[in-house]
Amino acid sequence: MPHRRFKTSIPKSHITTLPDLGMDKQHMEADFKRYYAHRLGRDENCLWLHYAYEALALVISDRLTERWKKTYNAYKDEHCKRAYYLSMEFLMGRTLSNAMINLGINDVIDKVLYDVGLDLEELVEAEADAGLGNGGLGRLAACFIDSCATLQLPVTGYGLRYEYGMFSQDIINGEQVEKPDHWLCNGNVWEIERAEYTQKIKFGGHTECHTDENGHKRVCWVGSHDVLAVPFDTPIPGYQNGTVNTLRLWKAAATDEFDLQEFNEGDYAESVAAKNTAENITMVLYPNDANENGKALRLRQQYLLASASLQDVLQTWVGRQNNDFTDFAAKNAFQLNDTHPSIAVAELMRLLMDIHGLSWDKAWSITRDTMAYTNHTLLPEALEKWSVGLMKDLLPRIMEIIFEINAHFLAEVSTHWPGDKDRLARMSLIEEGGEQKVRMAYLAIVGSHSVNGVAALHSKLLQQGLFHDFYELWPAKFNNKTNGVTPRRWLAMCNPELAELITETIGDGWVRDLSLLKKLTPFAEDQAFRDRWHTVQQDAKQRLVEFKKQELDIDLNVDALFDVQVKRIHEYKRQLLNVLHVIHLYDRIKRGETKNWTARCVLIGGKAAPGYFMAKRIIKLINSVANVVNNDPDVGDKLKLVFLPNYRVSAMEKICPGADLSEQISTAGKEASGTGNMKFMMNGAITIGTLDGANIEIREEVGDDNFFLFGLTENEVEDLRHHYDPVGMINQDEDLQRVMNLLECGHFNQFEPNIFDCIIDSIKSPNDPWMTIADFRSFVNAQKQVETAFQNKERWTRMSILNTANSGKFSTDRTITEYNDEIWKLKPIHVDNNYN
Ligand code: F68
Repeated sequence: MPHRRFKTSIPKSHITTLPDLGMDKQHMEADFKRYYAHRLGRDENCLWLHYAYEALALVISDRLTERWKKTYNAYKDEHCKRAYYLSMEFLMGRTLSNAMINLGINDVIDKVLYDVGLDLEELVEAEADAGLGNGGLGRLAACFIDSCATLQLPVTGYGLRYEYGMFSQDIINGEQVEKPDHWLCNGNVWEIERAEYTQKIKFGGHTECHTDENGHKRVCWVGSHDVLAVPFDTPIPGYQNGTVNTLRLWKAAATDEFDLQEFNEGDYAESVAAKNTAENITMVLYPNDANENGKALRLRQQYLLASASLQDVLQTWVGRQNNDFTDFAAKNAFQLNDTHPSIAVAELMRLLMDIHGLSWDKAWSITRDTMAYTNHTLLPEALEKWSVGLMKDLLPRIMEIIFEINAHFLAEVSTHWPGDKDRLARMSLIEEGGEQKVRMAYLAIVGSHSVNGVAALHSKLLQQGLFHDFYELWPAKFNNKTNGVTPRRWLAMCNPELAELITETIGDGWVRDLSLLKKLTPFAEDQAFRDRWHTVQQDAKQRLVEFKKQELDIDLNVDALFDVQVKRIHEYKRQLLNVLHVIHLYDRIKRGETKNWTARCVLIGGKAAPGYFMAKRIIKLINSVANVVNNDPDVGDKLKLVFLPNYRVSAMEKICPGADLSEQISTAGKEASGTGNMKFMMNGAITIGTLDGANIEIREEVGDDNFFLFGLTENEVEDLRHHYDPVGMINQDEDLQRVMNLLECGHFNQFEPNIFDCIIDSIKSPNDPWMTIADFRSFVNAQKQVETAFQNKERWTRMSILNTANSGKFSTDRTITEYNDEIWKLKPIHVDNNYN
């Protein structure tokens, strides 16, 4: 390793007596110029915006770092309990504006940039999104760590530093084309490499048993090919409170221990090239959001995350407490973001027993008391199962431990239900019949003291369905934690005009305590306030119009209803239902049925997993229908359909302030929670939605008058499955017949016959799991109510205000407070926040 220790280190007094960096214009401007000219070596001739962005980011990064150090020391001095959020995904998006808001330096930076003749908007756009996640699960992790810092909770995020994040999406000939996202190509100012905390990760090899000096059985994992995990830390500032927490992302690297035999036998090149295998581990994010395909590389990623993070925590522990683990569970909590890091259960057992010499029982009670598991989906295809064979090859010691956990567990099941063989087979961590597989969700449940879903309905369905056997065994383990989103990014930052109007009206306390938005309620009845609200929203729509004009050269009518569905493309999310409705509107226009028409722009965006054929075909359909609708002179401004390419965090920041209508139309029982629904609500969009996920709670908060409900309930969906007859339904509904006829006659794909047959067949099948046809009529009726409401500007604005006013529950500050009160039990640590 290149890192040698100092014989003597720099005396602490020299470091801690550094004066605080100035937060005033003068200091920041001087720093900005120094960075631009000296560190980056640029001058007035450089036209590349990136360097101005980088200079500004460095100015801000310095200020974050000094607070970071103070937070670190405060936690250390308190020797407080800590939590670790283990996640394969942190969908952070951009950092610059968020850092400015959380440091409270927006105004002063504006002045600095004005002086040097730069436009903040342009600099912001120069930053690449950190797209280290697929969708909701990854973005939730990012919102969570923002809230932890704002609540001053000592929580560290642990994840992977993918060299390539979520692919960037091009649309060519109406089809998705994936381009690699080399987000680090211009460097990353926000991270700090901390090679001194590198950890070694084992893969392959075999295990050997021996007896130690105390006569205890010890297992050694030998002959492994080791890989290094190098941490890169990113500061996570709380909202104007001096706290800066850490997101630690691991990058895989080769050890310098080359295969000596190969080396000496002359295969120098081969042996040096083996480096690649190691470094490939964190090369790319898997772009599947609801499907597990059992690839060895993915298992390596998961193990690297789990092992590196746990070793990191244990190293700190041992550095302070030596090998005394008595208080370990009282001082540490691990939250598993879905099953992706759940191999941590077995890894913690291994580290405690094989490295630190604890007994099985002691190690097991520590593991259970520290681990907690969050489930994010009920879809069976998303539940991870790893082949036992693969695990034996790659992680032989881990597989042994899982077998042993299973033996102990099944003994407990037998005691509870003697002789119930079916139940034993159902609950076993190992799926038999065909290739043996490890059921990772079961490992996570057995190894945790808490199991939660992410919205009330979802948690209920976990208990009644997917995890019912486990719920019967351990009812007290199960709980709900309804998701949220951070109001800093998703209101204060992305919609500054609305934020300002709110602050002017009710004060600025809402940024920390979103329940205060309730104070807006009486203003919904105030005509003057409504006018201002409406103006702010029209301005946001106008900016979206201009942005799309620039990007796609399309003209949107700012007075039309902006009807938005942005999320991953998946059959269960039913972008198809949305398209059927658009075709229905088009059909009405063509038939001249346009009395009292409400102009509408339907905006749909999202990425499809590269291997998900149907999802990609749905994108093609959206673009094909758009092509016909948008170019038909009969249609004009009455209707537009636009596919928004490359949907990502920074795109949502522009989209959600400009939305009127939020489409949350999944088949009931399928969307665990949804979080886009919350972002739209906060920004004053009104939801059209099914009784699914957190929609149910959104409707409860805002009231049924301010929510457009449609569709079958989860129970009705399950009942209908037994006798679902979509063709019969089509025959009973003239509008739907015409829609299907337009699709079937190739109206939208004249030059590519039959390309939509697969879509038509799927929705007409009695086995269609998503039951799109079943909800068509009720969706169209709800959309008619939307139109009536939208035509009444006063009514719509009132509804919009009430949506924002009642969105307080959906702050991740509330969600995290619940995780903390019920699971982690951390004490907030106040950090000195006196800077000038
Ligand atoms: C990613 C990879 C794999 C293998 C499986 C699932 C995912 C994933 O991204 N899942 C996901 O995003 N789930 C969503 O989590 C959100 C946060 O809890 C929920 O709001 C969404 O309903 C849920 O679909």
